[in-house]
Amino acid sequence: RKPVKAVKDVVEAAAEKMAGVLTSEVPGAPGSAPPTVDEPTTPHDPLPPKAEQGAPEARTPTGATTGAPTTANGQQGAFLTTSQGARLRDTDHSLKAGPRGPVLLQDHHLREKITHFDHERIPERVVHARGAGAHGVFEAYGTAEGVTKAGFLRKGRTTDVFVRFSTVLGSRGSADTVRDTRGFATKFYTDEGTFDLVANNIPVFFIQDAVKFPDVIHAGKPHPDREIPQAQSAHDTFWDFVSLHTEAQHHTMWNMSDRGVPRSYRMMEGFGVHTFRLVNDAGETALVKFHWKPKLGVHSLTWEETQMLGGMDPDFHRRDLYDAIEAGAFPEWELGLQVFPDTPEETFAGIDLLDPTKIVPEELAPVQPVGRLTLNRTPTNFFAEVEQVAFHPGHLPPGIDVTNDPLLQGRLFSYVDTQLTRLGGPNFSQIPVNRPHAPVNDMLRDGFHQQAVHAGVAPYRPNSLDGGNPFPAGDGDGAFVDVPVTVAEAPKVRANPVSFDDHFSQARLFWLSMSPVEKEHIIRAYTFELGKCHHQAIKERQLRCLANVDPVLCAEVATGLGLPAPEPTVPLADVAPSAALSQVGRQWPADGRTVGIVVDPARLDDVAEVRRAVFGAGMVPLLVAPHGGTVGDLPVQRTFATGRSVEFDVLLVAGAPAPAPDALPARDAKAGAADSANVDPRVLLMVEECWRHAKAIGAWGAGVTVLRQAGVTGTPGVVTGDSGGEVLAAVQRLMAAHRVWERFPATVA
Ligand code: HDE
Repeated sequence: RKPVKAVKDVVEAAAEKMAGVLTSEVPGAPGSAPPTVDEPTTPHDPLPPKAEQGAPEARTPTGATTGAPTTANGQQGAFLTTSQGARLRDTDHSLKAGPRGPVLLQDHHLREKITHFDHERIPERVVHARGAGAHGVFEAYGTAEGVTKAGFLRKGRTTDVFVRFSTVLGSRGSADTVRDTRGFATKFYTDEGTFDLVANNIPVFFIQDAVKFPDVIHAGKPHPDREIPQAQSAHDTFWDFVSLHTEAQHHTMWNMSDRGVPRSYRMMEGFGVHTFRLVNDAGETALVKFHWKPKLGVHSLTWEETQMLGGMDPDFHRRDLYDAIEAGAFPEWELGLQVFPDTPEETFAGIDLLDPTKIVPEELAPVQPVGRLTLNRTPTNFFAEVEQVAFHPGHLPPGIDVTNDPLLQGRLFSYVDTQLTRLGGPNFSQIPVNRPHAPVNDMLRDGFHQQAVHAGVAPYRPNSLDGGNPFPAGDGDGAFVDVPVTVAEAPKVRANPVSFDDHFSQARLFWLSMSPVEKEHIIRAYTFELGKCHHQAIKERQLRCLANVDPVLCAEVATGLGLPAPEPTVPLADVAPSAALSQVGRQWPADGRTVGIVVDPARLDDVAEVRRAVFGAGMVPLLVAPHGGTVGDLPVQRTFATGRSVEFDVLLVAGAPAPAPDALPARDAKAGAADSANVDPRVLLMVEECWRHAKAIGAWGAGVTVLRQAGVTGTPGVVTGDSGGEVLAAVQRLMAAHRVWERFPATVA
């Protein structure tokens, strides 16, 4: 053993040797001052952790809290620390033997930081991987009290909610605006236990039995050999599946309609799809379908907009949701119920309520509003909340129960199962966003990532050691009681009810309910998607399906594909259209809509006033100018380089800005047309695109010459006037219809 002194000598000798190297000029050298850098923000006391950042309260079996801290997860204190709370002086340099290394294995901070980073990603959701979420509140009207005892639906009750919207097919980083079904999952943190309404924006599903879910998803996801196409249904395997499984034709028709390309999450309906069973205080039951109705109406993008946005702003829906909430234009929906008598046949107006490929038209069973949802808070941390939220159609409070819909029955198994892997073990209900707001007193113990410090010795029942705790709820204690539905005595079979065999009548109902412009979009969508398939047999087979829906639709698509239109193989269903299915023809509020205002910095007539008026109307003005910064004293949000028409719901042109230095030469300018050369070609492009996408366009002053050059004056939905105020008022009236539909060609009636 070397004497301590000898060690000291060695250290001192080494320090002498390094004297020339370790000078105080080297940042981090012993004795040197800590490096001074400009702090991006002034250090301040951390915000108090939000309630949902706390760890779950540890409770004893009798429900008393153990006093363990509940704020373990948020940031605390002003200083950077390790995960163990030791303060850190430097997080930018590894611990090295001298500035030129090598790096020392003993650097715990380095290893902790890198190891944690290495494990930051978790598996994405197997479906619905791409999404966005927000917090909000649900307020009940009390109109559902007659059909359900669920406490959160009692008059005036308010309940915290978290909503996650999603696409189905794409990966977590895929574009928002692709053609797809959208998820619309709502977690109601009710005081009787969490209720998850795990819904979609399309009221029917591709399959009638959960056992086929892996099949339809394998068909929709990218091809296994090259892993393309991403987030698309326009490929062979998808159309192979849906043309062979004809029960998918109704859902596919919705996907090919404008419903497949929503303008905004805020402008989508939501549907529980399955029929649920409600039970009231008297024990009476009713069958219901859940609907979300958006305050802003149901609106869509045009196909060209979706494609442009895929490149220009793949986060379009996410941004739209968060911008609207931050601007105070809180998105709102009404929750509504279609209520049906709970008869042994479980049918209504001849429609099998257990068949998830069927709707009940609203004309036959009106949607009765029972409460209002408002989203008013964006997530604090996307991963913690949106990525880790875990929904489950079996999370039901007393008063809401399931039916035997075979698709729903399979879902009741799938969600926990997939979350066990995705969230790394069985304790994900303790993750803050998943914590119920009702007191929890379960006997689930241990497992990966256990957060609770459970007291007591007897997590079993019956027990005498923990005083018999916890106790089962008795009558009048508000327990969840399964509705004692009689299960028919029947042989075990792998079969569907005969009524499930009708695969075309409701696809036809949907088609017949569309306005001409919506029909046109459906024709173009089928033609595009099938046009992207390579196998002739698949196109022909899908045309045979369309022939059973409608001969006009089939013929139009066949023409586009250059194929003959086949004859129907089943009689065309005699169905009455449902006006409620069309998105066109009504007037809606324009809250949170985006108004692009193109300005010429040299002439700002009326711009400040129009901008104020746009704000005043609850919309969002975006000033578009040749350069960033400010024009006059107004902030510029988009330049001609960063702005593009697809961001705007309407366009106002308040000037004729000359080409900025970064503009590419315009074709007309090259040809010597002096007129066009006077205006930045990107402004003309904005006008042309907005016109093509049937958006209202307005201009005043020099802006009118821009519209003239773009050749759009005098056409429907193009407003010119003397003052900005007058033009804005006219444009606002046009916005209520979402688009200037007359501008779309429609070849079918
Ligand atoms: Fe889902 N679905 N699903 N689904 N679903 C999932 O659960 C499943 C279905 C829906 O934002 C998964 O945690 C099966 C219909 C939404 O976190 C998974 C079947 C409807 C979300 C799953 C269906 C939905 C999911 C993947 C056929 C509308 C996103 C990740 C029987 C009523 C939830 C997860 C979120 C997510 C299974 C069909 C809605 C794999 C087996 C019908 C909105 O468990």
